[in-house]
Amino acid sequence: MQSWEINFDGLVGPTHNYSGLSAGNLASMKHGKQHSNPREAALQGLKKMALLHSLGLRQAVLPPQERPSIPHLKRLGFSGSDAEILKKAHQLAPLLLNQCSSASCMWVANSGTTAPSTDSVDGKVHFTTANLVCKAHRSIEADSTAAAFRSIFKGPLFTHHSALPANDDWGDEGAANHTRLAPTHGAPGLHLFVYGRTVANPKAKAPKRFPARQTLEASQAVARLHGLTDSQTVFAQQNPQAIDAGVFHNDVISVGNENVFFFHSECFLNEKAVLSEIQTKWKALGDKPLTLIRVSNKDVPLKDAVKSYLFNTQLVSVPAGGMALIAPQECETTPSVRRYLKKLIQSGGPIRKVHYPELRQSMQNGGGPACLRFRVVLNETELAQTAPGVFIGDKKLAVLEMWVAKHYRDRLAATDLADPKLLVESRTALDELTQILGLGSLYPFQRS
Ligand code: SUG
Repeated sequence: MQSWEINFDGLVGPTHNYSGLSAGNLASMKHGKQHSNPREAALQGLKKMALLHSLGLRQAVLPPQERPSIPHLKRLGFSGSDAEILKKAHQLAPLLLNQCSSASCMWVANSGTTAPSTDSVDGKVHFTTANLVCKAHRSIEADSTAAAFRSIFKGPLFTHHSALPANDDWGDEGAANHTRLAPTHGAPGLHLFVYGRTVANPKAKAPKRFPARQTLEASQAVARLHGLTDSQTVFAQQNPQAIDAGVFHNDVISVGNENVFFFHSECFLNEKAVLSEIQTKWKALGDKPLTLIRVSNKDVPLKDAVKSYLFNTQLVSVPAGGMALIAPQECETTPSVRRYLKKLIQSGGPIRKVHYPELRQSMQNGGGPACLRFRVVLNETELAQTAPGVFIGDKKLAVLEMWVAKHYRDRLAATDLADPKLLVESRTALDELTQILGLGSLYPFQRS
């Protein structure tokens, strides 16, 4: 049976703003309090989806969440009408209002982790929602993410696991710290889980400056839930120095696709041991060779890799042949990276082309092409059971572009988040979106 990898991109929500909420994420720290342009951000995201669609890849969309989140503001003790809640939160706890208003769910690489039916113990597609406990503004995503997964992947072919219990010891940031390598998307694969720290061994090395968001214990729990065995998994510790240099998720320093793993030499704490384990376990998957593309500090200094998001590229198999990188434009403007990519394409290896969509609005909050997508491998039968309205074609793209133009502001400051009109605009837009995507009543405000 044929299988595909489908990129589900997070649609940027109407409250996209820069609040400087993510310590350890250099771009978010740098751009906090600047004005954003939600309309441009959403259109840039749609253009990236259009690019993948034009390359012949299957593309789908995940809806944004309700923001500002009135349900969370209520849980945090605010009461009254929606307008009163916003006003009081703005006056008494402005940071809390920012946290409850972030459009961060657009970075769906952090929405959860999935295992395809070829790999899981019971032959079902598994999903575990990420708890994102490390950052308050992201920890409020889990319940709505789970609801979206359940409404899109419905029925007996899919198994949904709740987010891990919300504690730092089980900090889980989803697919941003998980890479599946396989001879082809549809063949059984190897799951590489990368973590920043381990709770069980307090003496183990850990970053000193910035938080390690993912724990080994969380990665192991997700692998257990998905029924993955020892021979199907590799657990590797991220280099703590890289986290301290701004690599807050592993997808800022490596990316894999089918039989290619593209990574920076500063990626892992024990590089040699990790690569050797990957190679050994890969052999059990058949004869197809695994290609490791290692980028040294000499070719691309870690600082440039973080600034340009070279490894937050999407590495995709193009139906016309070969692989392509979907890279942010910052890769073109960073000299060492531009030079490296030119050499890479000329080398005659599996990566034949680089595309540079503009994603500045998302990039300024630390979200590159790979952050904006959640990869799901589905076979024909599973695809037929997936909500059809979320798939992207030319017509749907045009409708979504019009929808953005109609509802989104082109300028937003953090102080605008208390504007009750923004909440109404946002809800009106989301209400219409559920109709466009055929998702029924997904949002709490639609049900109350
Ligand atoms: O969690 N930025 C996100 C970026 C997530 C990128 N995702 C991956 N690497 N997969 C984060 O740090 C910034 C929000 C603000 O500052 O307003 C933010 O949440």
